[in-house]
Amino acid sequence: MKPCVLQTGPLSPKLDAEIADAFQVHPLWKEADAAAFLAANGAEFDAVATSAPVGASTELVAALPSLKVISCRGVGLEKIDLAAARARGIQVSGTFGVLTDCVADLAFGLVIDVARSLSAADRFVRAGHWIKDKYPLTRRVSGKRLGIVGLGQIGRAIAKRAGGFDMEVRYTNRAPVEGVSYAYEQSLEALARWADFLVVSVSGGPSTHHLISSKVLEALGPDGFLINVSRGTVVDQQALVAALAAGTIAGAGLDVYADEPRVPEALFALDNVVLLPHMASGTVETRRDMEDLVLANLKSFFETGKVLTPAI
Ligand code: 8YV
Repeated sequence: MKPCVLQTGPLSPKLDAEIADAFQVHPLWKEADAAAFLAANGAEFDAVATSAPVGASTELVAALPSLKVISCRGVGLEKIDLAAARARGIQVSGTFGVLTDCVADLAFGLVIDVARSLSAADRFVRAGHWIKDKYPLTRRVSGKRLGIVGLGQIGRAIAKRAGGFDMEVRYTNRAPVEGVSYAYEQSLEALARWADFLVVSVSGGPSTHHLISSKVLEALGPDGFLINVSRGTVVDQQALVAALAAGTIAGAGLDVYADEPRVPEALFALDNVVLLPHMASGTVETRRDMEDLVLANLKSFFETGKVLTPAI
């Protein structure tokens, strides 16, 4: 008898098929009344397969009394009720490790793009402006100061890339990280004052909500750039829009937003911000690896009792 997996939403045709082949799977998103379906059938499910944007809410976890494991595609697990899972001994896995390089690569792409104005310059040429105007000078990246907010796997990968650009790195974190050579700064505002580029790579959720406040943006200052590859909720987005429009900061490179896929239209006309559609892990290679790991976590749990890449 194959274990029963509740899938919260479509993941990809390949992964959907693989899960259906390996397990008894039910596509919750196809239920017209999901709550009624769960009330009637929730006890059947041993596992949940989900993704970071969808998660596994408190209500969903509570509706599954037989739940033993949640396998998530993604690393930002703030939409999964980890406390409830921990209290019930439910294992939770994320796709840790396999997306680190692509997210760090994209973070550095945003550093270079926003400092050297690459996207805006491309628009300048395509609009025919180069025929009559020179493009304005931009800002150097190499040798500048990089402040990292959150020195987890992704933060450390970003710091590693900074070495290639001869950048000095400092970081802030819930606590100093053992075994790293970068200087620890307990104060986020002090780090922002020091940094030329402030790169945000913390987890989302209530503990980091609006961590990047108007005061932090003021500390970053008119020569400073903000890069966000974490979660939109980590930044006070209203304050960021105002800071970009007023020149309180020099610019920003954003891959995440407070209310995706909606992006403040006030940003669309600004050339000092680069707007990406939450694509940091969105490469062919990384998504394949992430999806393979979602399946491998489920299989590992039912074969050995343990997931491969636990979140708790
Ligand atoms: C994707 C992410 O949104 O890993 C995360 O937490 O935000 C991104 O990689 C997610 O992986 C899609 O499932």
